[in-house]
Amino acid sequence: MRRKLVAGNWKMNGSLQANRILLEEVKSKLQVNNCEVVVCPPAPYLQQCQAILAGTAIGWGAQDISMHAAGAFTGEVSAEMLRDFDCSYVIVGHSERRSYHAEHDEQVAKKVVRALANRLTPIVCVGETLPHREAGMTAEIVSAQIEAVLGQISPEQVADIIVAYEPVWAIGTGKTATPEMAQEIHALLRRKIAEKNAGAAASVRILYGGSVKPDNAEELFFMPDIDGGLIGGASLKANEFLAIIHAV
Ligand code: G2H
Repeated sequence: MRRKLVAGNWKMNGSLQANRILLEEVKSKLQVNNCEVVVCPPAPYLQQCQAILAGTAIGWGAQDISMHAAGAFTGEVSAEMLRDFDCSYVIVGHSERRSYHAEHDEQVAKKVVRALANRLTPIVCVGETLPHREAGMTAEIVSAQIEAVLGQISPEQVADIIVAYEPVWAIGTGKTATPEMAQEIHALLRRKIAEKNAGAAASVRILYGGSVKPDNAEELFFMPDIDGGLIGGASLKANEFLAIIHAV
């Protein structure tokens, strides 16, 4: 009942020329299946994505959003600005934002609220570090991260979020959680969502992220609570991104 979603997180990569080549190839070779496809470029390229992808089956979104509406916040991009470029999605609380920019749960929750108020679907990232996992704290950490967001939104709004479980130790490292390890945390996240809105829990999509590649996508997506992926490195190569989409 949940439509799978594969979202590319380009991180700080791309150029006008490289993006065009990548998007044109993805567009032309995308086979229709029951998978929703989204790309999240760096903010300066949102207009280019809008121009190339408008009217196609591929959506686009941003990698971050300000928790403020407008004003003296140098370097930040507001929800309203993202709407100007017809973004549908925004990644919030990615571990690289949490670790390199000291974003904490409270800020992440405010960004989610701001996104929802502006008809942007937040892709809320949660995940534990390697020391947390080795200390047996994974459930505690991801529960606290998702509860911080759930505590700031209404039960009705729960249906409007997407969650991405991204174990930090698996990001860009080539290490992937086994499908069983990921499934265990996805099921936990769904139980947490159910505590806030039991009905919505069945429909909220929970993506897996962290070194998803063409050769591991199918087994991950096969798990009952894994509803697709947030793809970093492999989303920059058209053939790999397409293979992951077509693994759904
Ligand atoms: C995790 C993921 C995308 P990668 O950050 O969000 O990146 O697939 O390169 O591990």
